[in-house]
This record gives sequence, C-alpha cells and structure tokens, in this order.
Amino acid sequence: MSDLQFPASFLWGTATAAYQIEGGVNEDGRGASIWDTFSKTPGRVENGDTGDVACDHFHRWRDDIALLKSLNCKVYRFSIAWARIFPNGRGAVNEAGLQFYSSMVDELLANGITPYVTLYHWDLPQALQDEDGWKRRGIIDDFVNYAEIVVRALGDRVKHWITFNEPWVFTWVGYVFGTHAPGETANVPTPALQTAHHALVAHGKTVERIRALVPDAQVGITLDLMHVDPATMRPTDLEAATRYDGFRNRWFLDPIFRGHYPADMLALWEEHLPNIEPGDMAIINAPVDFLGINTYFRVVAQHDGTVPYLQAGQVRPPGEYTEMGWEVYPQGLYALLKRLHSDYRPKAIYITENGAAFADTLTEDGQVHDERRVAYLRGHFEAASHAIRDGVPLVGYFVWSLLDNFEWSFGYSKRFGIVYVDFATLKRYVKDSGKYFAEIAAAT
Ligand code: IFM
Repeated sequence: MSDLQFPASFLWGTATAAYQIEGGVNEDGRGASIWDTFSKTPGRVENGDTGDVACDHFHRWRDDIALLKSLNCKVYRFSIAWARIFPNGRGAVNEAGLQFYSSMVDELLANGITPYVTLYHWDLPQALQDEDGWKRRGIIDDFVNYAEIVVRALGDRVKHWITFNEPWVFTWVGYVFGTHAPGETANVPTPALQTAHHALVAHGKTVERIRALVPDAQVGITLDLMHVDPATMRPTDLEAATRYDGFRNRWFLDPIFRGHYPADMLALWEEHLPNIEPGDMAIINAPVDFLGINTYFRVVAQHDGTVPYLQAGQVRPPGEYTEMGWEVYPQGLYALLKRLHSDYRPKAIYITENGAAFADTLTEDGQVHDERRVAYLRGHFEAASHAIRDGVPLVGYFVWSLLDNFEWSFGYSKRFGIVYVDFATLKRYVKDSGKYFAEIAAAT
C-alpha cells in the first residue's frame, strides 16, 4: 500500500460542521443563525439551497455515528450550533440544545470514538449579528460565556476543544468580500481585521477558561492555512508571495504563537488597523495544546497592482483542479507542515480538515467510484506520512468530510463527502474513498 507509515497512536477521523449537516433548524428551541438568514436571502446561495434539512443529521445522528464506526474513525470533529444553546446569543440557556450534543457525545464514546468539539464554525446567532456581530467588542464576552456553558455541560467527557474554525474565512469572506454570512462588503480591510481581532481575543480568553474548567483538556484553534509559492523568482513576485502569506497565514499564526501581528503586514495596513486594547496580544498568545490546520490547496502568488491593499493575486498553474477550482498539490501539504513546525513549533498539529469536491455519480447498485478523490487522499496521506517521518508532530488527520453537505454559498452543488448523500431520500452510500479511508484507518 505505497509508502504510508503512521505511528500506532495516529488518530484518523472525519470532520463536519453543525449548519452544514444538521437541519432541524426550528427544532428543540434552536434560534436563528446568520446562515439561516443569509441562505434565505435570494441570490446568496446557489440554487436557493438552505441548511433547513441539510443531511438531517439532527434526526439521524445515531446512524451517522454507526457510520463513523464502520469507517474505523477513532476521532470525530463536529461543531456546536451556538443558537441551539443560546437561541438569542446570550441569556437563557436552551437545555434541549445542550442535551442534543450531550447525547451525541455519549454515543460517540460508547462507540469508542473520541469527540473533538469546535465551538464556532460560522453560525453566529442572528440576534448577535443584529448587534453588529463580530464587529462589536462585547461579542468577546458573549462568546466566552457561551463556551463556558458548553464546556461545563460536556467537559466531563469532552477533552479536546477547538475554539474557532478558520477565522480568516468568516471575517474576510463575511465582512469584506460578502459572499458568506452576514454578507457585508467593504473596500478596505478594516472590518476583517477588527472582527478577526475580536475572534482572536475571544479565542485566547476561552483557552484559559476551558483550562480552568477542565484541567485535563487539550485546547487549540483551527486555522485555514496554505503553502504559498511565488509565480516567478522576480523580486516583485517574491514580495507578493510574502504579502499573500502574511494575509492568509501569518496574520493569525504570529499573534497566537508569538504574541504580535506580523510587522510587515502592520506596516502595509497601517491605515486600516483594528483597535487593539492593552493586554489583548498577551491574551491571544495564550499557549495552545495543538494547532489545527484546514488545508486544501496551495497558492501561487504574483504581483498584481490592481488588487487593493495587497497588490498580490493568484495565478493558476497547469495541473489538476477540483470542482472548487482548487489545485491538487499534495507537496504543498508537506511544505506547509514542515514550515509550521520550524517557524512556530506547535506542541502538536492536527489536520482538522482536508479533502476534495468532485462531481460524483451514484451507480444503480449504490456505488460511487470516486477514484479522483481516492487519489487526492492518497497523495495527501503520503505527504502527511513523510512530514511525520521528517519530524513534524502531526498526531491526527480528519478528512473533510464525513458526508456530502451544505457547502455554504455553493449549496449542495459541491460534494466533499467520503459518504454520498442522496439529498432527495437522505440515504447515505459509502463512496470508494470512504472504503479507502476505512482501510487506512484500520491499518494504522
Ligand atoms: O466546507 C468547508 C468547511 O466548512 C470549512 N473548511 C473548508 C470546507 C470546504 O470548503
């Protein structure tokens, strides 16, 4: 089986997120989230799709956990919908929401699967967005309070916590580019930098709060990171690649691991900086037990004077691309892992998401022969195995995703699952990639 070598302790699993799979949006007292509002706004999501039903995981979670077990998952990463716990973002706790996740945790543990819980995977309660969402500094306390309630309820059994999923995405795409909820746009980076700063401070405070509540907890954050290559060796392109890396990677890594924003980016965005209060950077710099990385592609950057506030854009090298238009480039995963280890020395690294969207076909006998996804996974598993061989403390790998699901503004048009979902019947079919994953997970 090629040259895959993982230590016996390596943790294989899959990842999902609440809004993308749960459905049941009006059940058991759940409040509205920004993704309910956004997806119901005409023109925002392809085909008018919403998460109202999604994969109906809210009703089928026991079967889905059986599926995880059949795939030999040792670990499972899922997120909590804030609006199930606090329908209005804060105030009275909705006990039914806590009970839903508590039962899931029990079922996972009964099946020998360790839960990894993400506290925020983009579905902000709409009530908090009505108060300016992540732009308002007070949201930091709202988040910490929400996290505390969840951790108090589950922390006796859940020992692995991820504060945020991909803060770059929900701040830049939600508050500057406008193609994710809440759909705001700006022609300066300030709203992204301000909302990201609030999320980072909330992260640091939550790390400390979780440790105080659950002394044996492992706490980390998940960042969306990528290897960046320059398009040419011209100085302008080399500098553009450095800026792109600052924009996508270092703006988050530096404060978390070094306690300051990167100096070159502070200079570049001098006129657009967020309000930073005394003590904030030390809070953000709270030691984490692990770094989670979501990584799918590399970026090849070139100088582009037409791109405001960055003067850097992407080129599309020849090669293979997924349905998302993302380059298939496993060498980038190896390079990224090596670089994170040498530059930031996290105690442990998890790949908290990696996978690919391809156009799948369900055969009449219920098979999905997704050989391109199998090849994508094999290439990335090899890169991960080489990184471990070369000293990177990579301890686990969560494939994105368990199920085909609601892919945000693309609706159900992009399939990332290693299990196919027929959205007409909601029936699940394990794809060839699921079978391949199960073999690898069993062999480790
Ligand atoms: O579906 C998303 C997920 O919610 C966050 N990371 C990237 C995935 C694929 O786009």
